[in-house]
Amino acid sequence: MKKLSIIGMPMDLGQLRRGVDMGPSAIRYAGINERLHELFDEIDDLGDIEIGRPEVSVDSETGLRNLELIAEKTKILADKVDDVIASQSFPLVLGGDHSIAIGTLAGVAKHYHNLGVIWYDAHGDLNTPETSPSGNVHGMSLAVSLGLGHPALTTVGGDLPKIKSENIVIIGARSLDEGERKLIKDLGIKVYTMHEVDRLGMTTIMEETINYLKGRTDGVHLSLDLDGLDPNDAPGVGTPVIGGISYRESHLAMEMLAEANMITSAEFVEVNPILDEKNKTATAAVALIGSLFGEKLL
Ligand code: 6HN
Ligand code: MN
Ligand code: MN
Ligand code: MN
Repeated sequence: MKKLSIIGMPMDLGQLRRGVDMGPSAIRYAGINERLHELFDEIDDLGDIEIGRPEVSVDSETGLRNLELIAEKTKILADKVDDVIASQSFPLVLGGDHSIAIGTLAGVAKHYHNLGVIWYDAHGDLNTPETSPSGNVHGMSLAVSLGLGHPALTTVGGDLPKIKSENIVIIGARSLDEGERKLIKDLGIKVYTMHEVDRLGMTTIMEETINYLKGRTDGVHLSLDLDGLDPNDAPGVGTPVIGGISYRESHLAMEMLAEANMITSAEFVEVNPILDEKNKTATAAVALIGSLFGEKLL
């Protein structure tokens, strides 16, 4: 029996642009249920995690915005994701800004000793409070999951790191801060920048990614930031970077992951309908989710 659980995480506390809290609504509006209902025996939409409209707070020591709130809300998400997996269902989390990954990964990691992560993103999200140029937690979530960063965040869902650096593959990177580049080199994280996307093509990148993760992981989480796509194809994002992965290449990537049958959890983040053109970005997200779960053209 193939079960899917959809969790909305309308959190915008990890960055400054309003509207990304409406991402889950925009993705539902774009028809996610209709798109997926034939691909699963059961789809359970668990609704949205309550975020409310809290006052912006700035941590006096580090300058990080909304630190405690992000920790509190991602902990709730981690528990929900944990429960979904325990009930033999596939967790699909809809963001929200990318800081939500702190919670998703904390929940997923409870079930895998060697969790793989595909981080599909224009950015590395590998900043720490020391290296962050913005103080925005959405640029830190992958580092946090590695156990690097503010303890309020790295201890969400348990004190230990949630993932290992050798189990990560970043795809689509084209905007990396200095500290992130250093961390990537120091830890030897596998990264396919846009240079490799141009040079090797998406087919090779996905073949390599799948082979790389297959041998070393017991589950693979897909964290897809819509800004990994080119802003022409996904304009509704808070931190767009030109020269990204095309809509077609992204479809191919999802189809190859479906064929490999290796993804065990997923999240689609950074959809901001306020910045979008006619819900284009949420519509792209839904189409990619369809391909990820094995939708066929014929
Ligand atoms: N995202 N590297 C920049 C920062 O502020 O740390 C941008 C982060 C973007 C984060 O898109 O999920
Ligand atoms: Mn539990
Ligand atoms: Mn991101
Ligand atoms: Mn990004």
